[in-house]
Amino acid sequence: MRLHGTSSRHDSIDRAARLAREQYAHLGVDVDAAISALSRIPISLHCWQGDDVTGFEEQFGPPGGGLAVTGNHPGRARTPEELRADLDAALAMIPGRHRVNLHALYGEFAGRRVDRNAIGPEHFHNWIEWARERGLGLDFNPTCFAHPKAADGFTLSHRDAGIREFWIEHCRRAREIGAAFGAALGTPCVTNVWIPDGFKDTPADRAAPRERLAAALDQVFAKPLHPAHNLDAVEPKLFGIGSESCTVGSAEFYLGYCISRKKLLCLDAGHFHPTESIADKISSVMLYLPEILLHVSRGVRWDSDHVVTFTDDLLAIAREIIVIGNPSRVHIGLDYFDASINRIAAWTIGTRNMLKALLVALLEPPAIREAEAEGDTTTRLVLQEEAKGLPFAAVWDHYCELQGVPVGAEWLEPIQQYEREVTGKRR
Ligand code: RNT
Ligand code: ZN
Repeated sequence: MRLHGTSSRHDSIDRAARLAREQYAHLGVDVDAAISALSRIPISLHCWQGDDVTGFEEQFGPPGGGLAVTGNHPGRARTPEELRADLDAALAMIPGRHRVNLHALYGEFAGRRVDRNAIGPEHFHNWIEWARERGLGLDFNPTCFAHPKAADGFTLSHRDAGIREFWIEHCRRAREIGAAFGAALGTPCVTNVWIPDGFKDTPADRAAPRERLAAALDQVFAKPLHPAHNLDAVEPKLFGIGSESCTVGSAEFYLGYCISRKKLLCLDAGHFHPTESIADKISSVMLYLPEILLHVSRGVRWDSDHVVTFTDDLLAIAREIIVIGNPSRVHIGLDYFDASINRIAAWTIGTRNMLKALLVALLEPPAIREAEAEGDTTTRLVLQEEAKGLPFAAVWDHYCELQGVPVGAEWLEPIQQYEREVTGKRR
């Protein structure tokens, strides 16, 4: 594409990046170090954005468990092949090397009814091969919802020992699948346990289900797995649809569990009071936990799982990941499901925003922290405000070019073409 007749798109990106590099250098920021650091941070793309959390089991209905997907944009992936092709289409628009996060219900069961307590790595063989060919890591989640044995909203903390045992077995198997991913791909799989368990109305006994949950989790995690293959995470939640009054796996429950059992805590941006930000929690929990998992999401008034946009919240989360000094301690996953827009665009928007926010954090002028260290909070505020106007977008465009992915909104056209030719034809 020609701009102003003389300079090509590439030349103008290059020029803008050069000016940005000078401007940042003047502030003591090394742009090349920032983009090289960014290229080493993987984001785990949640496969469930591609098919509205439906999965490939033969038997069960909509997700349930308080999860609600809204929208009717055409083109949902209906088969593993379609979902992988759609993920390929998104990944081609995202700079860097990333990961894909699967749920147990995305196994390939060849038309057979394989219940959750019978799944194994063999049902994920095609996913492993697909990931291996592309150099992707895989992460995993047991699916403790969308199942008759979760119909009353309780799983691992159920008052019925038989139902608890069913979900314990499912979660044990999920860890084994995670370990198989990690061993096959040479990068540890983070296997994250989220359960919907909670009370619609005021419980008479909050302690007993929590005691049952702790005991069930101890059984799930009883077998040690090599941390090079599998890392266990657990995900608290404040409330869900149908569990408004009390969730068994609350923030305090899991924080205590993680510290005492050495597990990864998963902080989902939508799982707290609407005015709370997970950004502020990162430095606190990481005093006590070597590694954590994030589910980066965007709540709109509630845990609505909207596409991640370039908000102050997101920038604050990204900043905390970078400020701790070793971003590999934070496993970054996305978690949202929007069925009202092109699903591949939804992945691309959210992932590119996460990366762009990390870039902004990596480009932060050191003088901001220096001012604070000197107790000069006026200067800190001035510099924080000035930093908002620095030319990070020029660096981002340059990074996209370096990584061989479209610049700016240019990624939309190929995805629209894919929609015309592929997803839009699905019925
Ligand atoms: C639910 C949790 C959980 C799910 C996914 C599908 O509130 O956020 O992480 O969104 O496991
Ligand atoms: Zn989540």
